[in-house]
Amino acid sequence: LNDRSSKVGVIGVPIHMGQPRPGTEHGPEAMREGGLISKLEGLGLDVEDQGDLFLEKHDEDIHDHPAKNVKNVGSASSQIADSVYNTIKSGRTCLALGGDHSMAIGSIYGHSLAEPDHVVIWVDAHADINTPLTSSSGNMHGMPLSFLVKEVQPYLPDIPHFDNIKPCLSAKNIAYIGLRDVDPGERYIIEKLGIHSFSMTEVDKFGIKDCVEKALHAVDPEGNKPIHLSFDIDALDPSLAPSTGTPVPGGLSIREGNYIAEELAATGRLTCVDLAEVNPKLGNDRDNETTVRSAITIIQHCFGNRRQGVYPKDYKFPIP
Ligand code: EXY
Ligand code: MN
Ligand code: MN
Ligand code: MN
Repeated sequence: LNDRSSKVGVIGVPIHMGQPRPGTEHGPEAMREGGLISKLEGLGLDVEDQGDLFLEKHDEDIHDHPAKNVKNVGSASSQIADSVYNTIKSGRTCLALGGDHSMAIGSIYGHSLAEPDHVVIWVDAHADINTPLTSSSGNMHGMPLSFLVKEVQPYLPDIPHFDNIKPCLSAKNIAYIGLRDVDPGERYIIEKLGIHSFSMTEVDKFGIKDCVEKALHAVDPEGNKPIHLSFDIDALDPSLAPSTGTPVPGGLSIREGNYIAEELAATGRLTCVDLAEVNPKLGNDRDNETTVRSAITIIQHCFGNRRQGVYPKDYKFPIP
């Protein structure tokens, strides 16, 4: 663990207006109640929990836009970007707890202000790169990357309330892992822009080791760029993460999820982690416990836990 990755700044991002199912605003508190902070401190990390952002509430003033809740999501994105930027500039690795995946608009933009050449590993059942014109739902949690990727901008309609968010990613600096529910417009964009994509087909065909290796090499061939991991809990199989809004069968195992996290942590360049789409209002208590446990396990492996076992830097082996 280099110095940055031994210091974590945790930001709760209680956003739900990127999708229609209430409850993702309770994701951060559910992960805290699951013991997340003490588990991270147990890894010997210096953890600063900044609490939940207070996301301003607005009356939506645009009602004919193909994207829903643009004013609230736009306003939240600016707040998230500021908070992520400040956390990273303070020398901490940022852990942003969602909240629906529209959170990534602000977290990736804020990260890019602090580290302009960072790359993105997007772990998700979905590509989340619909433009407002290709989206069939209008839900903004399915659009975050289209707001951020420079090469997609010519295909976007005007989007009010997003003046503070600038496209900050090149298509070549993004790699997907876990895709299995991709819309036609998204597939077209992925192919047209040559975005690196390791769907569940590639995971099955090559195995997770090759997919992670190829994804990292594709986005960061010299192995020297800061990494943004945007992890949507629905990348995992629904048996592991039932309390989420858009579950898709045939997902990553917890072993594969942990492996991705361990390998990104091992680079020492993991600078910002989103954990999105935990919705504790969707499942029963057992579902919620399962989902929160999976989320916390993934996060622990992003921040230094390893299945082979670990001990803190200052560990003193007891001798008589
Ligand atoms: N592609 C579909 C849409 O755009 O509405 C479903 C998106 C689900 C998004 C979740 C966060 O990953
Ligand atoms: Mn502390
Ligand atoms: Mn998803
Ligand atoms: Mn997503």
